[in-house]
Amino acid sequence: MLSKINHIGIAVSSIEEALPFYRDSLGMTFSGTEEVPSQLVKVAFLSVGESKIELLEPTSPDSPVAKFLEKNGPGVHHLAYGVEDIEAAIAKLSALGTRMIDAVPRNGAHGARIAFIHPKSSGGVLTELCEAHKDSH
Ligand code: CMX
Repeated sequence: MLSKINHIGIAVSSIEEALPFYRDSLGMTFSGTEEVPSQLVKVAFLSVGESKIELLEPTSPDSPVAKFLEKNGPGVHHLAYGVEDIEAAIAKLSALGTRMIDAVPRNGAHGARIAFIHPKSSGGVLTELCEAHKDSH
């Protein structure tokens, strides 16, 4: 069902402040920022070989990332797996009793369709399913 680890999401208060460490100190390739209105976040993507890191900055106090930062401070927020068919993955997990936050896919960054599994159903790790847009990887 899963094709690869698509990205690791890291919550930050400010992309501008966090970026120099990832881009300049660690030397990751920075590919720009994007606002994701459906998730109330601004994201920055950085790549390391085939792997990606997503920095997440809340755009509203109602953002799930704002709540996470308030409770935990900055740090690893979620793990995202690539799937070929997100509806099929959601249907399979739901049938197995997995608690989905999103029973219907939402629009994520880069035109991907995404759905989250509740951390209470995935061993405390907020888990994202990510069906990449057909023109991106
Ligand atoms: N990782 C692991 N556990 C988490 C978590 C996270 N990122 N965020 C919350 N939790 C845990 C909390 O610690 C809490 O556990 P306890 O009850 O044991 O204390 C429980 O989940 C409930 O958390 P909460 O703080 O009360 O927060 P909410 O219930 O309001 O929301 C969640 C939690 C996961 C349902 C919500 O954050 C959500 O819907 N997330 C999915 C969407 C999202 O995170 N979007 C941002 C990224 C978007 C993108 O990548 O494009």
